[in-house]
Amino acid sequence: MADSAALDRVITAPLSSVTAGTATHCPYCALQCGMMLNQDRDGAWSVSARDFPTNKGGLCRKGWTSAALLDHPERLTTPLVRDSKGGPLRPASWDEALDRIVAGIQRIQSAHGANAMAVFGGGGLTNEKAYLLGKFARLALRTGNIDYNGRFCMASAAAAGLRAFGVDRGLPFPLEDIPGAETILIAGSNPAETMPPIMQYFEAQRARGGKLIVSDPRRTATAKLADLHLALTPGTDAALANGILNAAIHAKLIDPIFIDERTTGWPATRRSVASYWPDRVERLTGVPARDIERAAHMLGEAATAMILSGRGPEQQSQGTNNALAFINLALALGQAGRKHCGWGCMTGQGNGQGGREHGQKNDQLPGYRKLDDPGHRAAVARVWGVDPDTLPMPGMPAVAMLRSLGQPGGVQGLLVAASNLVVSAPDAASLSARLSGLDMFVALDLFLTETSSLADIVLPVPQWAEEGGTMTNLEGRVIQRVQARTPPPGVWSEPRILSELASRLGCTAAFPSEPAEVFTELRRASAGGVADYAGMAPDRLAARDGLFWPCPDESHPGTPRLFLDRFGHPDGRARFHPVERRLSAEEPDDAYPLYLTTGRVLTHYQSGAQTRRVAELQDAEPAAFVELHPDAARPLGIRPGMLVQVSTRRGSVTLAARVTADIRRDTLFVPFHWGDASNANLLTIDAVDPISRMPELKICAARIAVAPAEAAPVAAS
Ligand SMILES: Nc1nc2c(c(=O)[nH]1)N[C@H]1C(S)=C(S)[C@@H](COP(=O)(O)OP(=O)(O)OC[C@H]3O[C@@H](n4cnc5c(=O)[nH]c(N)nc54)[C@H](O)[C@@H]3O)O[C@H]1N2
Ligand SMILES: Nc1nc2c(c(=O)[nH]1)N[C@H]1C(S)=C(S)[C@@H](COP(=O)(O)OP(=O)(O)OC[C@H]3O[C@@H](n4cnc5c(=O)[nH]c(N)nc54)[C@H](O)[C@@H]3O)O[C@H]1N2
Ligand code: SF4
Ligand SMILES: [Mo]
Repeated sequence: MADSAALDRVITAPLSSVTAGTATHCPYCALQCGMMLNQDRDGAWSVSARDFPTNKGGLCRKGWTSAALLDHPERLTTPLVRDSKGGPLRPASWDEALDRIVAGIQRIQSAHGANAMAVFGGGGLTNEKAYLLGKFARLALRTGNIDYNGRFCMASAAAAGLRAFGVDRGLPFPLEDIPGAETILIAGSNPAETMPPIMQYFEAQRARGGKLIVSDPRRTATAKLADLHLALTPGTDAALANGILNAAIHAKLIDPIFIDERTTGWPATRRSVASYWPDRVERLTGVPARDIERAAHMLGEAATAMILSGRGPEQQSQGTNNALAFINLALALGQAGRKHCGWGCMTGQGNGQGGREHGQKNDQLPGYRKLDDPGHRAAVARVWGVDPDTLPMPGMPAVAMLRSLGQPGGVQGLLVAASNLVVSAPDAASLSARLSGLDMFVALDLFLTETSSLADIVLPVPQWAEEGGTMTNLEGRVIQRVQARTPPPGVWSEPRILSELASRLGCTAAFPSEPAEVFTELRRASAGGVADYAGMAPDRLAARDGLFWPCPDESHPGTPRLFLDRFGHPDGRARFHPVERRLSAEEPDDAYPLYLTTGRVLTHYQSGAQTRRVAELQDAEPAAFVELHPDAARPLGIRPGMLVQVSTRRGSVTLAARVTADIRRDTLFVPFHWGDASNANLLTIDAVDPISRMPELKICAARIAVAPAEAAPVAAS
C-alpha cells in the first residue's frame, strides 16, 4: 500500500510554472481541484496545477494524468448496436441507434408499463446532465425508476444529515475552516489517498497545534498522521461513537447550554448510551477503553472540534445509524453550529453533491425537493410546464432496482449513464447475468467498460474537457467547468441525446441541449428549494471561486457556513437520534472467519474504467491485491506476493497477497478498482441500510487460502 509515499505524490506546483491554457477542474473526485488544461504545438494535451481554494496549487497523480484519456485510442466515437443477444456490437448511425432505443422503450412500456424502463445515473455527471436525466425519466419515460451510483456512496451520510440537521450538504462549512479546529476526528476516511491535496488543510491544522484522531480498521496513510488511531473492528462504528459519548458524559464534557438552545431529543440519546461503558465498548470494537476515553477528552476539551465522515462507517447496513451516532457526539459536545466546528461528510465523486440535488435520485426533484411532497411537485411541474399529477411517484432505490432487472413486475429496460456498475455494484456476478438478460440495455459511456460492453446499444459521449457545465464540490461550492476543446466527430453530448430521444418519444416538454440553457432552467427549478441555485448567474460563478448554495438571488453572497445561526429543521434545532449498535448483515463465522472490507488506493479511481486506461497509473498499480496481517497469513502459509484466493458466500477472486501489520488481524482489505476475475464486488453482499438503502460494501465474512495455482507445485513436490 502507498503510505507516506502517498503524500509525496501531492505535487505542489509553484504558480510561476503554470502555463497559459484553459482554467478548469479535475474530472475525478469531489475536491474538484483547480487545474489548467494546456495544448502544446504538436496538439498534445496536458494538465498543470492551478491555485484554487480546495487544492491550493496541488494535484494528485490522477489529476496530473487526466488529459491522457482525451485522445485515448479506445475512446468510443460512434454508436454501437447488437443485432441479437449474445451477438457482437457493431457500429451504427445515430439515427439507427436512437430508433432502436425508442422502439425498445415503446415495446417494453406497452407490455409492462412505464416503470419497466429505468435510468441509472452517476455522481460524475454535471449538474446540468443530472438535472436533464431526472427530467427525462419523469417526463419522457414517465418512470419513477431512476436512481444513481450515489446510492453506493453518499446515501447514508445524506440520510443522517437530513434527519439530524434538516439539510444534507456534505460539508456544511468550507475547507478553509479545517485548520481552525483544535481536534478533528476522521471517521473511516483515508483522504491521504482519496483526496491528497486536502491534506494541506490537515497539515495546517497540525501546525497550529491541532490534534487528529482517525478511526479505521487499517493503519492507513491518513491514520499514520494521527495522534490517536482507533483501529476498530469493521462494523462497530456506532458502538465506538456511543462509547466516546458515554465517556464524555462521565468526564462532564457535555455542553448543556448548546444542547438546550440548539437541539432536541437529548434525554433519550443520553439514556441510550448509558450502557456503552468504555470497557464494554472495548469488547465490542477492539479499541482500548483508555483510547475511547482519550478521544472523548480530545474532542470534548477542545474549544473547536470537527468530525469528518467517510465511506468506512457509511457503506454499511447500519450506515445511517453510524453517521447519526457521530452526529450525536458532535451535538452533545456543542461542537456544531459554530465556526471551525461540526460534523461533515467528505463527498466522493466529482459531482457527488450536485448529483444528489437535482433529480437523479429516486425520490427527488431539483433543488433537493421531494417527489412525494405535493408543494414540491407543483413548484417543479410549473417550471417544466406540466400538470403535477403527471409526475410519477418515487420508484426503487438502486439496489432494489438492480435486483428487479428482468424479474416479473421489475425493470425490463435500463439506460445507464456514467456508471460502471458491473465493477462497482455489490454482488457483481448476479448483476452481470441480470443485465445481459434485459429486454434492452443502453449504456452511455466514454469507453467499452465491463458494463457498457454488455449493453445492446452503446452511445459515445464527450469527456469533461469537451463540454461546459457546473459541478458542486464536497463543500457545496458550485463551480464552472468550461469547454476547452471540441468532442471528436461522431460524439453527441448527453443533453443532445436526451433532447433527441424525448422528442422522438413524443414528449412535448422542452429539453434544452446547450448546458448554459439547461443551467438557466435548473436555477429556476431549484428556486425556493433547499439547494437553491437561483442566484448563481454564470458570470458570478466565473468571477469568484464558485458560490455556495443556497444562493437565492443575484445579490446573495452564497452560504459557505450553513448552520451558524440555525439548523435546517423548521424549529431551527438539530435533532438527536438514539442509536443502538447492531451487527452487520454477515458477521464472520467458522466457515468464513474474517471480515472483508473494500475501498480505494491512490492511483485508481472507482471502477478503474478511466484510470486503468492511463499507462502511468496502471504501471504504478497494475492489479488488485488483498491486504492481510502477518498473523493471519502465517498459519495459512501465505507469504508476501503469493497468489491467494479470497472467498465469500457470493464468489471467489484470486489476488496477490500484501502482508502488512497495518491492518487488523481479523480483517482483509481488497480495493475495488479492477474488473473481471479480480472484481472485489464478486465478493460483497447486497444487504442494505433500511433508511438510506446503501449497500454494505464495507463488510462481509470471508476466508482466504493460498490459491490452487500456487499450491499445485508444492503438492507435486
Ligand atoms: N484514489 C481515489 N480517490 C478517490 C476515489 C477513488 O476511487 N480513488 N473515489 C472518490 C469517491 S467516489 C469516494 S466516495 C471517496 C471515498 O473516500 P474514502 O472514504 O476515504 O475511501 P474508502 O477507501 O472507500 O474508505 C475509507 C476507509 O474506510 C475504512 N473502513 C473499512 N471498513 C470500515 C469500518 O467498518 N469502519 C470504519 N470506520 N472504517 C472502515 C477502510 O479501511 C478505508 O481506509 O474517495 C474519492 N476519491
Ligand atoms: N466494493 C466496493 N464497491 C464500491 C465502493 C467501495 O468502496 N467498495 N464504492 C462505491 C462508491 S463510493 C462509488 S461512488 C461507486 C462508483 O462506481 P461507478 O459508478 O462505477 O463509477 P466510475 O468507475 O467512476 O464509473 C463512471 C463511468 O462513467 C464513464 N463516464 C465518465 N464521465 C462520463 C460522462 O460525463 N458521461 C457518461 N455517460 N459517462 C461518463 C466512465 O468512463 C466510467 O465508465 O462505486 C461504489 N462501489
Ligand atoms: S484530489 Fe481529486 S480532484 Fe484533486 S487531482 Fe486528485 S482526483 Fe482530481
Ligand atoms: Mo463515492
